Amino acid sequence: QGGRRNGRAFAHGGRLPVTDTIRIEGVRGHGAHGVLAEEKLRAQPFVVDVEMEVEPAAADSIECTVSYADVAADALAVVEGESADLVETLADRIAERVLARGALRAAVTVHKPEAPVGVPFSDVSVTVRRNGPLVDGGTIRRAVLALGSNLGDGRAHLDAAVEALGALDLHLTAVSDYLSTDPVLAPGQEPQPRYTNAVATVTTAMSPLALLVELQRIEVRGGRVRERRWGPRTIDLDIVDVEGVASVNPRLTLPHPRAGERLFVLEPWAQIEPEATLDGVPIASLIEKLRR
Ligand code: A4P
Ligand code: MG
Repeated sequence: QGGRRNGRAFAHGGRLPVTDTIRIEGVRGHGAHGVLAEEKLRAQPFVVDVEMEVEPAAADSIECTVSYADVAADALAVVEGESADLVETLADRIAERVLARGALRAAVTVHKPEAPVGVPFSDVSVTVRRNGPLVDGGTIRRAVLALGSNLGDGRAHLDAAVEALGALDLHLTAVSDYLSTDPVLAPGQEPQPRYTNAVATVTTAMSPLALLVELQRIEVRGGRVRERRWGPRTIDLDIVDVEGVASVNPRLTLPHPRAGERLFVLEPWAQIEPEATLDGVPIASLIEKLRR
């Protein structure tokens, strides 16, 4: 329960880390949308409000967030673009673009103040809410997890992590053998102890981001201290792949951007899923290339 203080629980998807909300309101344009033939011939005003949840910006740079100017331009392009019958369709098209820009979730309201309603009225609007792939839960999906430890008793740390995984809202499908591997270091990095690595496959209805939050909680409970990137660690739990999800978000990049170059991930994975693919490439062929 304690963890809920640091994140919001939401339906099916598990815990969502703290997010920021960006809102832009009253983006105006003219578009030829509506069910009536005359609405497709003569453009009328539409007004768009967008509310999006984003990762808190890691630095004071526009690269670290979603620009409301880009979102406003997207909304205007949709309003001025291809004709739609329904306001819902416009809102949905705008939400898709907002999510494609990296927002975790979006709520888009489209107003049609001059809609042909037939009686006096002040405004009509539709709001759609969409989850981006990282926060979308409720569908049971396969995920591949990589476990690593090179401080203390590696096998004991992996045992404890596997047990902790078993307590989450997931089904542990398979766990590979524990392999002893040479540390892969950054150029110039000082030597480190050997690693114990394994891969586990699971099925879960948690959203990918909620799963990451749970894995980080297990890392913390396992005594993980993060002194520097690629530093030695008691336990590291990475998400290698989640079925059907691709993400370039730095908080959770999927598939894991370095998995395809790492025998300490691919070899234990191939042990439990010899036919698996990563980004469409059979892992068996990745392994063959790396062993050469
Ligand atoms: N993050 C983004 N995408 C993911 C993902 N798919 N899974 C973010 C997990 N985390 C992801 O991770 C840093 C940040 O990556 C997190 O905040 C998360 O939001 P971290 O675990 O805190 O730091 P790290 O592990 O030091 O960094 P990184 O870049 O994940 O390192 P790697 O790539 O995991 O490499 N050699 C052997 N033989 N065996 C190993 O297990 N591991 C590493 C670490 C280096 N050399 C190794 C091994
Ligand atoms: Mg990691």
